[in-house]
Amino acid sequence: SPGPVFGAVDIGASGGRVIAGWIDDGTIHTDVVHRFGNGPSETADGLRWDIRGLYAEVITGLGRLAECYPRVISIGIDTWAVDYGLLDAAGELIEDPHCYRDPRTEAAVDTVHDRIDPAALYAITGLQFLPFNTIYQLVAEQSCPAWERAATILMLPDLLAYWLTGEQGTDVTNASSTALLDATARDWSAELLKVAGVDPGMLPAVQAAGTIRGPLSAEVIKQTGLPAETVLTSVGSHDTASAVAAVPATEPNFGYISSGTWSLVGIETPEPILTEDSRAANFTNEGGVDRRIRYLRNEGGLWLLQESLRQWQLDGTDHDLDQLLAEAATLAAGGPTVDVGADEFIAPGGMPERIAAACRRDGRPEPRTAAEFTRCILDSLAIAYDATVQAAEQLAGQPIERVHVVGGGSQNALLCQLTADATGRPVIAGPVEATALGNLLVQARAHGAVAGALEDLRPIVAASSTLTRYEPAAS
Ligand code: LFR
Repeated sequence: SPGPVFGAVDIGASGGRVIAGWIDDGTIHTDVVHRFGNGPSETADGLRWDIRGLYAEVITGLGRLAECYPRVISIGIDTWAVDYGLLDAAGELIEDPHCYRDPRTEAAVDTVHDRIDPAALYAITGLQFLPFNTIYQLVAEQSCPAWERAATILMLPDLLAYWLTGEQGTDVTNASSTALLDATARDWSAELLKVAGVDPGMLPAVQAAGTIRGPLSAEVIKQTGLPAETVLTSVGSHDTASAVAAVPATEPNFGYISSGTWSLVGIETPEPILTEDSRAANFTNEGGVDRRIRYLRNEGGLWLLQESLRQWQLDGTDHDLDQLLAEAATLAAGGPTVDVGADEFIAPGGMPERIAAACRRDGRPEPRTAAEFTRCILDSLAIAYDATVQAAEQLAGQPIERVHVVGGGSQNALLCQLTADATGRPVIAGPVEATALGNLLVQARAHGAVAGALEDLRPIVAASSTLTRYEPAAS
């Protein structure tokens, strides 16, 4: 029977899961005890997350965890970045959090850039410009009534953690996605809080991943049946940080792609790279576990395919993904491509038409069949991955000899092969649940079940996963 068991709560934009994990004989074992769907809802007042619904799923999942594993000692939470909840002075959530895909930040981007030059902003945060970075969302928020009552800002994993423990805190990985964090000092920037019109008292203290946030509340213990001593351990609460911590690299000189709704493509560096060249290339310096920097570029992701599938379903022409991928694999290389990272693909709705329109505008042949759209999206992702791998190598002066693909995209054989071909480098695919594994390993280390630096933890992931290697086609 296993020793101490850890629980990972991992919630992505399209679904969440609660996963049990334990260390046995140098490997990490996992068991998914609960899965649930997620997605933003279109409300009269913008695109929002049903965070109370997600919390209810977390409680259900923790109940199953307790039922199956009596020896749970800690849980950890990660979600996507940039989004937050506003609490009033009594600690109550004022309204459902906005989804970053809500286009409400357009004017706020100009307001922020009038207050601080984008070059000066980058020199402090090192954050890639994305129109939904928290700083722009908060400035947009200031013209809404909720803001007048807002006393506290909690990033989404921290909001869930607050409900579970009553403790308020945050960790550097998620805080680094806000554009309010000083990438060098790894703490809130007083200057940027002023720019954003945020009182410093509204934000919790920044902790390192691996810090014990606090015990679960008596009410949560009663609801879930978890042992009374169970604590919440802060992990790389930005999902991408947990995924990068669990890249199964056993040698240096690797690049990674955390491939899911988004594609996060880059490398790990010891210090941020805040040069003007880096800003021009729109690379980000996000905080990693153990003071590492996730030097990467956020490229569009499988969102384009997810949204296309959703649209076809709405149109009454359902497609089976496996069949589409098989058909797409038979199509010739060199078809039309789009810029998957373009702002025009951020919002939901009508995705195939938007892709066709981009091809038309750029003078490329329009995809017609669902398989052609699928191939166009995957080819577009592969060329974006290649461009970003090359740019990362140059900007950081660090060679990339192989590329690890983790997350949902690692199961897409066509995407992995196209990526190997486009980058001219071997691709090592897997594990699909890297994010949960990174979450679990940071907890396991905080509680003494494993020891060492990320270089010691990553081989545990490699030894515990089935990885698939794709060689680049000879060109
Ligand atoms: C991936 C991710 C990315 C972030 C995007 C929005 O799930 O966390 O890292 O840029 O979602 O938060």
